[in-house]
Amino acid sequence: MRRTVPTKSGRAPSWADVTPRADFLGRREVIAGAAALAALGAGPARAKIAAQASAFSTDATPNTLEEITSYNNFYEFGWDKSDPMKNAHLMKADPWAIEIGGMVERPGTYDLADILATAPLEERIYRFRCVEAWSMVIPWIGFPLAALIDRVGAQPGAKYVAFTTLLRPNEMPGQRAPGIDWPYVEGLRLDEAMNPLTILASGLYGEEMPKQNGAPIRLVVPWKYGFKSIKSVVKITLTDKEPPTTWKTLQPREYGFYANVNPEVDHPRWSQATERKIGGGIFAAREPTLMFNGYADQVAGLYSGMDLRANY
Ligand SMILES: Nc1nc2c(c(=O)[nH]1)N[C@H]1C(S)=C(S)[C@@H](COP(=O)(O)O)O[C@H]1N2
Ligand SMILES: [Mo]
Repeated sequence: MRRTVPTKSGRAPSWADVTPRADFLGRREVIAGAAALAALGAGPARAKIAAQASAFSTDATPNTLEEITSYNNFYEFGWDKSDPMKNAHLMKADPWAIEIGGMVERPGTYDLADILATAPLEERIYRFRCVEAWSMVIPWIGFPLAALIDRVGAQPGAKYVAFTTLLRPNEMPGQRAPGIDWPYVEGLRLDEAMNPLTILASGLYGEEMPKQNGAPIRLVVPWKYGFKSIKSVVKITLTDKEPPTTWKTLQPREYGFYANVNPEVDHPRWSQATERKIGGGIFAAREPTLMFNGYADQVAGLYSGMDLRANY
């Protein structure tokens, strides 16, 4: 049976409980193994990551690794859903560091290994809903962003957190094309960033993050449209003003700063009431989209008193 909200009681499921390995490798490919996966875009072998199960995980069945790594939005590598799978190998993800600054007590450039030592890594199986009205379920590995913000210390007066993706046009062909003012930038209100559901993810399906999914570290905010979950983060800045964000700057009437999943507020060009589950096949019925993508219990309070139609 599928549940649409995260489990909050009992033992948290991990992907191994809900998806046999043969299943997530993609039924036909299991025999060919790694070679087939590489051909499918999962890429070269990636290091395993140990992670604890989390009570925030949904028990909905995750999408296959093949689906999660071959249908991507990562415009730095092109506009087609299959471009990231083909081109993301061009990005060098090691060494990696994140520059943390702005209104923080302990600014600095923190190496990836140091960042990942901030808190125990957890598996968070989250529902993921793109603003384009498709969805997946993804078994991320990561840790709460709140732990990192606590570690660097938010100064009193800090109200927002801004994130920046790697800018490296020689490795990212999409950054040599017109259309977007690179680098990709995103932001959250500080209380959204501190919510326990908000994570920095460094892996999925028990292994290091595939490059097309935002290696080596990306944001995941499961109650917001996917474009908020910025990939390959190199900079985190605390500010007292709402930071400019890529999609809002590009199309302010279509993409707001909040971008909370909301079936009652349509995109100007399409309905947000339902979604297409990736992997469901062409005959599958669309599924209803849930308020805050099914995470209302955990996050609705962040927006009490706010007009969610005006603050889309
Ligand atoms: N830097 C960067 N981050 C990004 C994007 C992007 O183009 N560049 N696309 C966003 C969008 S629109 C979506 S839906 C998700 C897709 O994440 P996935 O490919 O891991 O499913 O990444 C988001 N993060
Ligand atoms: Mo998206």
